[in-house]
Amino acid sequence: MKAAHWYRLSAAFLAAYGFLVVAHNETETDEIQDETARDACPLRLERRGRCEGEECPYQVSLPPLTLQLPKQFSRIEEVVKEVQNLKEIIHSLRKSCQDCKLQADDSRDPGGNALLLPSTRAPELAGDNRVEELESQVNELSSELKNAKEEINILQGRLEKLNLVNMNNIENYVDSKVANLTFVVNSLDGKCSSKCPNQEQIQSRPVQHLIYKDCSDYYAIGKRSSEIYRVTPDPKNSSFEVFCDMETMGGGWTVLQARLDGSVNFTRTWRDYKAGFGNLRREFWLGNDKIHLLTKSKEMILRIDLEDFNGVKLYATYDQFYVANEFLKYRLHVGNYNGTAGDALHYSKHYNHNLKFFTTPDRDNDRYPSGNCGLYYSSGWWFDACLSANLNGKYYHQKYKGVRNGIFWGTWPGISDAQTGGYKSSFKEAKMMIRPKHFKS
Ligand SMILES: *[C@@H]1O[C@H](CO)[C@@H](O)[C@H](O)[C@H]1NC(C)=O
Ligand SMILES: *[C@@H]1O[C@H](CO)[C@@H](O)[C@H](O)[C@H]1NC(C)=O
Ligand SMILES: *[C@@H]1O[C@H](CO)[C@@H](O)[C@H](O)[C@H]1NC(C)=O
Ligand SMILES: *[C@@H]1O[C@H](CO)[C@@H](O)[C@H](O)[C@H]1NC(C)=O
Ligand SMILES: *[C@@H]1O[C@H](CO)[C@@H](O)[C@H](O)[C@H]1NC(C)=O
Ligand SMILES: [Ca+2]
Repeated sequence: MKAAHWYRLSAAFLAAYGFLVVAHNETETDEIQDETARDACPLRLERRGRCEGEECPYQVSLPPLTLQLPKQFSRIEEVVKEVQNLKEIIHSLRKSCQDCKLQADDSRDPGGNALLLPSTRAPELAGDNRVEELESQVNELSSELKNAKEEINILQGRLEKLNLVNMNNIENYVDSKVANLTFVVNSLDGKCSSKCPNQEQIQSRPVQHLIYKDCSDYYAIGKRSSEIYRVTPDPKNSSFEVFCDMETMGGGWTVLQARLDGSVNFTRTWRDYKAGFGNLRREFWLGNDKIHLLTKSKEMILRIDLEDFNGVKLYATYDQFYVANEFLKYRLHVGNYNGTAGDALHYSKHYNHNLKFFTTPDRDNDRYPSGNCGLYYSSGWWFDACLSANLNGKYYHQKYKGVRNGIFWGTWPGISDAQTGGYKSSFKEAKMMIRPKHFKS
């Protein structure tokens, strides 16, 4: 038996199982407390306890969480028990074998192999019934042992197959479920705002300020100048400043990233990309935590605007855009391209930035096994192995030679054509911004 494998597998199973039990337990408790409001809406956001001003604690009740694990999991326990039983049988068989071997040795010629072949037994013992009985018992036992051995072999084969359900698969599975849940929560959030009594109570209180979750909420109250505004995408979390583009394509855009003159260095650490850096009015990266909160609070679309040094301006939009939290390494979810610049985030099967983790020069989460794409291309980005787009590359003021570590969009017209002298083209301006999918201007 491969005991080590067993322990690993069981530990993985228990860890996953424990996680699910805890999560379920919590939702269950919430449900019991809030039984009355339960029918109104499966998801609620409400204030708890008495409080004043902005410090009020909030509580979100989610619908019960049930994750399906592959059905082989239930069989692990079964198999463990079977193996345990077999072990015990073998142990007792072996013990009784040894016992009768001793007895047999006592009553026959030394060296005789009659144990397994009764027909060859010594003639002088022919009349001894006791020995005959013993012999037939031993033979039975030995054939049982053989069968047991075969069964063990079969079980071992099954075990090895189960080992293939390894931790990676579980992780991927949980990952994708969490991402999926976020979408569900987002859509429920939208539905709740009209139905939930608690939400209405909150909004009817005179002290309650309207929450501006992103730039589209400022647009909705009539703000039309592109400026810095303060947003609170998650009422339980901090608010922060963003730059709002109120002019491009109907306005209401929250800008995530801007490049225009090379004044800010984008070769930065994980911590910098997490918190954000640069100058909101010039060049900056808003920050992965903030991008996560913004894309979590509403279903967002992404718009990318690019301009090259010949004055060509093209754009790309993605109807789906979500960035996971730090625990999930800010994994990118992007889809439904439209536009003129080409779908460089999903260039081909082998160059696809969708569902990739964020990588920085000091944190390798990419799919390139023998190095760090972020280090090689001087950027923090959702690298594959490595890239067909990289808007956080170095800012070059003109064509450049060497490693293609500049701002890059792989579907740009003519960008991969051979240039005289091996020069690579660069971009003058790049901008990434988001707006709620259901925005009305
Ligand atoms: C589940 O909740 C019950 C009652 O609320 C509690 O006694 C138990 O310890 C909880 N179990 C876990 C795993 O949190
Ligand atoms: C989430 O999971 C449900 C059920 O498995 C599926 O129907 C739905 O398409 C998934 N949504 C996303 C966004 O993956
Ligand atoms: C940008 O920062 C990196 C890392 O600190 C540094 O190696 C590089 O020289 C900087 N680039 C410029 C143009 O200052
Ligand atoms: C606020 O958001 C950040 C980024 O997602 C997260 O790490 C942090 O735990 C959140 N804080 C609260 C109080 O929810
Ligand atoms: C892409 O955008 C154009 C212009 O807004 C629109 O006419 C077209 O239907 C869109 N295509 C898709 C596939 O969404
Ligand atoms: Ca790597």
